[in-house]
Amino acid sequence: MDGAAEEGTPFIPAHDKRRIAFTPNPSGFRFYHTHNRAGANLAAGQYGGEVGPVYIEPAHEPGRYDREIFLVLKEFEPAFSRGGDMAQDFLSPAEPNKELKEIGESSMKGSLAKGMPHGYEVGYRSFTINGRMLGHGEPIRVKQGERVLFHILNGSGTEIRSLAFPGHSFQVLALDGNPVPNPTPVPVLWLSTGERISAIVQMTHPGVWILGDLADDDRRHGMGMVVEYAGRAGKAQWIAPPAFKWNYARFAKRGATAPPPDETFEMTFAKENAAEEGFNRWTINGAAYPMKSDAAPATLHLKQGRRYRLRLRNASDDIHPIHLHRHSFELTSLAGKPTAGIFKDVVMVGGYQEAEVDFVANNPGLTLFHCHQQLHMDFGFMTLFDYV
Ligand SMILES: [Cu+2]
Repeated sequence: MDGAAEEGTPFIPAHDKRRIAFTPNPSGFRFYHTHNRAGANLAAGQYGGEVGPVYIEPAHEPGRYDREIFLVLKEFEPAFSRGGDMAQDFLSPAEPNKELKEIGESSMKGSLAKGMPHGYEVGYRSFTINGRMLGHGEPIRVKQGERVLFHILNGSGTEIRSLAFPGHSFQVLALDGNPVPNPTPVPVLWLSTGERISAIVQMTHPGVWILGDLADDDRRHGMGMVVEYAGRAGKAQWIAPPAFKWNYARFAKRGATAPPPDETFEMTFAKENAAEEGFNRWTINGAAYPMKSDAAPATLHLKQGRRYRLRLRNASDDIHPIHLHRHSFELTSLAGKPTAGIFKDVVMVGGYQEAEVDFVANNPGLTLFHCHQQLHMDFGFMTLFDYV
């Protein structure tokens, strides 16, 4: 469905409207949002509120749960800062690639040696779930023994979020709306910008709890929600979960290998520190997407029906939520470790790490590929594929 302007869908002009018709496909938990470039304007793009969940019911839904609850995680009141404090150490596997690390560190060193400050980052004052800060609005009211299916969307413009629920675990059924082969329970969820998780929580631990972000500061500024069991009252409790690393492969098909691709494309991501009026400029294979025009030529050319592998090489120390429009991809390698059976449309690639994703070219048309971090995509981290 993704119809960004770069793919030929015109923007909805201010004070205007547009009617679109489409057959929803594939089923599962999807995401609608503005694709406008915000640049330095923190009131535009995904810094605002134009994001929300879309759920496409599957044709056959066994309904093995008692209730379904949608949660949208979203920050407000953004401001620029120099350097950030985003968690970087929660991903597994965590081994950095030496070559990528050398590229990234020497580029950063060169920039700082020339007296450049660190490029701008974005921070927030208010944090919300479904538009309310922790402690405001109604709690989620549950009964002991209930099975609650949560559909969680990270609607942030720029932030990676975590979520824990003291005394409970999340049985992850689907990632980005696609069922996983191994729906295993985990104590913590991690979602980058644009990622979605569907997970069942069995209500087995009566009390009044805070379902919230692991980052104390963000949770205290609103990133949480109270869950109240029937017959329980009092102040909501937060208990930090035990240390836990997030690894997509935990939900993968054991012992399976992905089929070989017809062709592999290598894509190296690099940061030019503070190079664009104080903002970091981002490049894919050395080229930044033009910031002042809507039309750029496609860099990768696809043939319908072929299976492509994208080797995503992150030569920066940031985690990037890499997103491909109009297709789902299969995770086939994470930091050098092969995996199979997980289909997503956003994948976090850790600092100085490599990941490989495969997709079948099954949806002809211009297709945008970009980092879902607004500040990154707005400053170059984007490219177009076309079908030939
Ligand atoms: Cu990015």
